Amino acid sequence: MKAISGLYAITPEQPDTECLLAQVNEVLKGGASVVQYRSKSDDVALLHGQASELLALCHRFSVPLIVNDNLRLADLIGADGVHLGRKDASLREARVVLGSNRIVGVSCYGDLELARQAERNGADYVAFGSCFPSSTKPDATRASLDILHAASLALHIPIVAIGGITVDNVSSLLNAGVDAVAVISALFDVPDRALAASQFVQYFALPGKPGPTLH
Ligand code: TZP
Ligand code: MG
Repeated sequence: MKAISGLYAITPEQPDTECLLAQVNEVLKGGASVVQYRSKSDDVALLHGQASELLALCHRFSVPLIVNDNLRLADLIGADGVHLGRKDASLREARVVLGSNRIVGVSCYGDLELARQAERNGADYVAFGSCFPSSTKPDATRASLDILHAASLALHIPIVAIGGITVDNVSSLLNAGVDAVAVISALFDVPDRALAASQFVQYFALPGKPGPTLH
């Protein structure tokens, strides 16, 4: 369950838990292979409830659920992993709390040295971005396609691209050598989420051959 590849769906901010579950169910039906629960809410009961229900939903699809930022929440609900940014717990702490079998991913922004360090310290994957302008996180540091390509040559762990990714630009990321694409708005902010997910997934169907006939 540890390898990360394909469509990595990240949840949008959604205080209505039923609505959140229905939306995630759609992207899972469309073929997302990882889900990250990302919420900036400080309502502890809401976070716990949403994360626990998402975990059960993801497991019905045999898909791992990773909790963003919050190591304590990941541990509390028995999530499959945690995703850490520069303001979160350290990789070392996450390993102590979650052990060696759970997934620990690390944000590296546009910094290849940070990624090398994360790999050395036992990260299961690294994320680079924002790759394109993102309306979800407009002030995010940018990561170029060249950095992604250099990372794909330098690292042995999976590389996740994030930020402004759509079905129209995903092939450039695959050509740069990424293993997975992490998407919020182009997946959730659309009329047909299952269709959007399946369109992303098609790009991963033939390794090394990003769907030339699509779009
Ligand atoms: N980190 C860098 S960009 C971003 C995050 C969390 C937001 C990605 O969202 P979208 O809507 O897919 O651009
Ligand atoms: Mg973060």
